Amino acid sequence: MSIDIPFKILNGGARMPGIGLGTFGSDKYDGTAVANAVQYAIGSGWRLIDCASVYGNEAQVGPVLEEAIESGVPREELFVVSKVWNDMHGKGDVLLSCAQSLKDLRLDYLDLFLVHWPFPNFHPKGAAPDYHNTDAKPYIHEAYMETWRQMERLQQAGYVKNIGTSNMTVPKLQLLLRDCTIKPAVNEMELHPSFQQQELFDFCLEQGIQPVGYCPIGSPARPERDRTPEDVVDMALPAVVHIAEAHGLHPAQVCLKWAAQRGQVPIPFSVKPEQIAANLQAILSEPFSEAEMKEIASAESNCRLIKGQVFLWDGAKDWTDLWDMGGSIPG
Ligand code: SBI
Repeated sequence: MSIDIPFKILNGGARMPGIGLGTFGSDKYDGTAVANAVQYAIGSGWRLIDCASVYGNEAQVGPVLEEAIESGVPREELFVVSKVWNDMHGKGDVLLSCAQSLKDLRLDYLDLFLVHWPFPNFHPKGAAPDYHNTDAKPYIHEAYMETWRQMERLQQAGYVKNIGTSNMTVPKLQLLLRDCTIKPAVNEMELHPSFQQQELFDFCLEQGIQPVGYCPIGSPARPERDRTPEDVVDMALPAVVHIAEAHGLHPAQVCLKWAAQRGQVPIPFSVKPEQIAANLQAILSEPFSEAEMKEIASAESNCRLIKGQVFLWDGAKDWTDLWDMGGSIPG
C-alpha cells in the first residue's frame, strides 16, 4: 500500500518520512513480535523503520525488509535507521557495527546511521536500575570525534546515506559542529508533550539538524528501570485528553499529530496492528489549531523518562550530569 506520508528534507537532500516505527521491544516483545510489527507496518504504508543493534532484533527484522523489497516495495521508498551501540565506539568498531547491522538487516546501505549515545558506557543486558559500570567515563570530546570520523567515512564510502546523533545536548552538539566535516543530519532525542526540550529542539532546527522524537506517546512499554513514581503519563494530560475528544482521536494520536505538526519526526513503538494503523492515521489527520498547539506546548513539565542512569561514571553526581545540566563541558 502506498500512502502519501509527509516527509522532511534532510540537510544532505534526502527525504525522510515524517513518522517511523520504533523497534525497541524492551524485555516485553521478542524479535519475532517486532518483526511481525515491521511487516504489518510496511504493508500498511509505513516507510521509516528505526532500528538499533542493541535492540537485539535486527536479524529478525532483516528478512521482513528483504521480503518487502522482493515483493515490490522500492528500496528507495524505505528509510531504514540503525545505531552504533556504546561498546562499539573504538577505532574500527564503528565500521564493524555498521557491517553487522547491514548483514542482519539484509541491506546494502542504511538510510541513516546514528551514534546511539555520546558515551562509550554500557551495561549488561538486564542490569538493575542502579547498576554501575566502574569503567564508565564522562563525555570526552576527542573520543567522540574519533567515533564521528568513522561515521563520516561510512557515509563517504556509501554504506550509509546520512549520519546523525542521538541523546545529545546543545553543548555537545556545539563541539561536534565546530569539529565535524559532515554535519549530523538528525538528532534523535526524547520528545513528548511533558518533555519538549525546546532549547535543544530550536538549536537543532537552527543548525539544519532534523529532530527525531523517541518516546512520542510517553513510552508506555518502557522497561521498569526507566520508570519513577514522578513520571507524567502524556496520554492522560488534560490538554491531550481534551483535544482528543474535540477531534475524535485517541490521546496517542494527539501526541503524534502534535509532534509532526511541531516539526519533529516521531517514532512510536507498537506491535499491535490496530495501534500501528491508528498511529499512521494520526499524521494524516486534520491539523490542530494554533490555540490547540499552544495548549499542548503548555503541558511541558520537564519530565525526562529515559534518564540514562546506567551510563554514569565514578564521580558523577546523578543522571543530570549525563545531560550537561550544569552548563558547558570541556571541549
Ligand atoms: C537497550 F536495548 C539497552 C539499554 C538502553 O538504555 C537506554 C535506553 C534505551 C536506548 O538507548 N534506546 C531505547 O529505546 N532504550 C536502551 C536500550
